[in-house]
Amino acid sequence: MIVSIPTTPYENQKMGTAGIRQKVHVVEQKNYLENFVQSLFNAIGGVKDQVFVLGGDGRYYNDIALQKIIKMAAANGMKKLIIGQNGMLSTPASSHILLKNHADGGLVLSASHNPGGPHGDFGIKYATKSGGQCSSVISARIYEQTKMISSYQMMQTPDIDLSKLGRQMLGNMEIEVIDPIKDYEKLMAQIFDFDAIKKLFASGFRFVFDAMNAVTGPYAVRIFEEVLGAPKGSVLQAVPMPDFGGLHPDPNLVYAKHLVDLMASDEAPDFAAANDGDGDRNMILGRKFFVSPSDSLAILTDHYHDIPGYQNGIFGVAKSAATSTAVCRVAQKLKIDCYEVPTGWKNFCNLMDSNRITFCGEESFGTGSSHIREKDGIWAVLFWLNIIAKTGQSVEQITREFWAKYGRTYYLRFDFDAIDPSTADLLMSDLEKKLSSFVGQSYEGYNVCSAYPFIYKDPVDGLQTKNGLLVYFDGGARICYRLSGTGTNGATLRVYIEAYEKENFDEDPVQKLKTLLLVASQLAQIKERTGKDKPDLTT
Ligand code: VG1
Ligand code: CO
Repeated sequence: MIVSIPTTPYENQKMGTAGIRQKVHVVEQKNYLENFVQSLFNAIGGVKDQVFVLGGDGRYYNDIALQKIIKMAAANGMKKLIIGQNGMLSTPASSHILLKNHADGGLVLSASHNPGGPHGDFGIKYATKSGGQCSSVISARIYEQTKMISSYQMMQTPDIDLSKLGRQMLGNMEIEVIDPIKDYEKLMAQIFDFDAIKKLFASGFRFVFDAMNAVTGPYAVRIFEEVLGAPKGSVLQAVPMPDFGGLHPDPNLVYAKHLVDLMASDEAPDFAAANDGDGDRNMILGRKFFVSPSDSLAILTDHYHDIPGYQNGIFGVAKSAATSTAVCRVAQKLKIDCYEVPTGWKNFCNLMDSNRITFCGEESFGTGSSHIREKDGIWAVLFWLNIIAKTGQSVEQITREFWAKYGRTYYLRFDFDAIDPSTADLLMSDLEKKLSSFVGQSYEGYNVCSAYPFIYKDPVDGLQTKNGLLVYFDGGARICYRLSGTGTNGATLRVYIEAYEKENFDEDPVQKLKTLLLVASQLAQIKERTGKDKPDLTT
């Protein structure tokens, strides 16, 4: 039976990019999730006769949210829901299944790299039929709906069993529970040289992959261990847990420190990688060696010809404005376009759809290609393995060869967390007003050659986005300031700093960028305004 349940709007239904990302206790409030889902359905003109893909990273509250969404989809006249077994789908696999089935939309239940559990975060990311997250125009429309919602539609029915593969009906809606891995694995086998990677593992190459107790565990066990022959146990923390075992499933030097420590020890294997909660981020480590994500994008681009799936050539590349300029130098050499877009993967999608780019990446441990419309953690790991198999070189050798060819871009991101949102907004708007006055001035020996707010006009839909403030110095150094759009605890100011070196490759990045951090702090008056004399997090 379908019932219409009266509800009232929440005053603060904060919308993250392309969905919601909130503390679990917020989402657990009566009708909160229902309000969002019905608002989404209303904002896109209803979902009658549509096909959607549904799944998540298995975090706390996923089970409850899945059942609510299924019952609401059926009540709203949806034709079919394709759901990963036990409600599991990584973000990249979801994008692939959406595209492969020509579905109308997709919902990924995840707060990505944010912690899970009852005291952690929960989220919903909405993808359109393009396979990528919806635009800010649609997000705004959904948000408008959340402010005026008065009722939602729900099917009154017992919970659906999502453990068995196959089809079932719920009223007039078909539910197909699918193997969440099979199609994704096939896609990877089409792109990469699996035989070469099998040989690499068979030769005794030592590899670990840390799934951080999140969604990629089963994907990694299947692909790396069962298909490619990495020894059993190569995948660490392989079983998804609702609270990620208490981990912060963000694969970086801070939250995956256990892996960094392993790779710094004498027992280090040849290669290590980690993914985030929903499987779209990646970190790459060699023995006693870390590859910065900005370098990783540049190195993969430089090695595109080693990968069967890109043998016919690539279109351009793109990076977020906050990401280092390393990939731009590769693009110049390859004579392909290099686009700079605002932070957020959705900004790459039109460029991929229009064949302007093949590869893209963000400094926040995100790399991907036009095989889907999300960043892809396992894809990045396979890409590295394929290069290693092809060249016979180690992670460090590949990276050093890259630096020798293009120079090294020292790069770090500094986060100032939990700032009062109005303080953060004022800091940014005041800084923006002062930008032009910096030009021609010298700070601690660094001369500013230009400074401006980053404004992007999408070449396909013409949408204009302002995201971040940029300060350039003579010699290629650069500072980028922006506020996080995904935090759930006050505002986070992110300061991204890079410096370019043609031949000096062995400095410690923290030392190398120390003075520029001081300059960044002075220009934005970070200490005076926030009380913080050092960043909370450096990655
Ligand atoms: C952060 C990253 C950004 C990434 C976004 C979503 O956003 O900086 O590069 O696209 O998270 O990542 P922000 O606004 O907090 O800086 V996730 O792995 O949702 O998939
Ligand atoms: Co993610």
